[in-house]
Amino acid sequence: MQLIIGNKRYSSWSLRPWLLMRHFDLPFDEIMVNLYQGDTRAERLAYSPTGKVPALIDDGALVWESLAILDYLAERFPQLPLWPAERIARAHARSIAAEMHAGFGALRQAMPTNFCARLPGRGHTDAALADVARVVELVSDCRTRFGGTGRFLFGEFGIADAMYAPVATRLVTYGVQLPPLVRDWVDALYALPAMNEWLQAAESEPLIRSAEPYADA
Ligand SMILES: N[C@@H](CCC(=O)N[C@@H](CS)C(=O)NCC(=O)O)C(=O)O
Repeated sequence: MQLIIGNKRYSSWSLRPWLLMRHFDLPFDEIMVNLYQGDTRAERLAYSPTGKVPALIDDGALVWESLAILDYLAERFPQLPLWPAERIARAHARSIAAEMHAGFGALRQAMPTNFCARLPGRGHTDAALADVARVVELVSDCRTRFGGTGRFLFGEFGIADAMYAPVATRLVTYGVQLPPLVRDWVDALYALPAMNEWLQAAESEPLIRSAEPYADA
C-alpha cells in the first residue's frame, strides 16, 4: 500500500490513516507531498482527483477522503478490530466518525492544526468552544457507555479515535481545559508509540511561517 500524506507538522487529515496504519503495523510506503512548497497541486492530482491528501493506493484501488480510507482498511483487514465488533457500538462509532468528518468547522477554523505549537488561549471563540463542548460530550459518552476499562472511545484504539486524534491535538495546542475522562483519552492518544513517531517527525520538519496560526497576533 502507498499512503500519500501532507506535511506532518500541519496535515490533520493525513494523521488519521497514518496513525491507524502504523498502530496496527500495516505495511505501507509513505509518500509525502509538501503542501507549502511551490505549486504541488499537479503532483497531488496525480494521486487523488480532489488534489487533497491523504490518499491510499492499494492493489488497483485508489481511495481518498480520510474516512473512506479508514473504512477501506477495515474491509481489507477484517481480522483487525478497527471498528467495534458489537453492532450497536459499531453504529455509534460510525456515527461519530461521520459527524467528525462533516462538522466542527468553527473548531477547525479558530484552532487550526499545528502539531508542534503551544498557543494556549488562542482561538477560544464562542463557536469553537461550542464545538469543543460537543467533543467533550461525545468522548465522555462513548467512554462511559462503550469504553469499559480501556482508555479509548470504545475501549481499545480504533477508527473512531483516529478520526478524533487531530481534534485531541488541537485541544492540547490551544490549551483547552478538559474534564478528567476526556483529558485521560487525550493522554492515552499521546502515549501511543505511533503518535509519538508522528509528533517527532513533525518536530523535525521545517516550520513554514505562512502555515503558522496566529503568527502575527
Ligand atoms: N475531507 C478530506 C480533506 C482533505 C484535506 O483538506 N487535506 C488537506 C491537507 S490536511 C489538503 O490536501 N489541502 C490541500 C488543498 O486543499 O489544496 C479528507 O478527509 O481527506
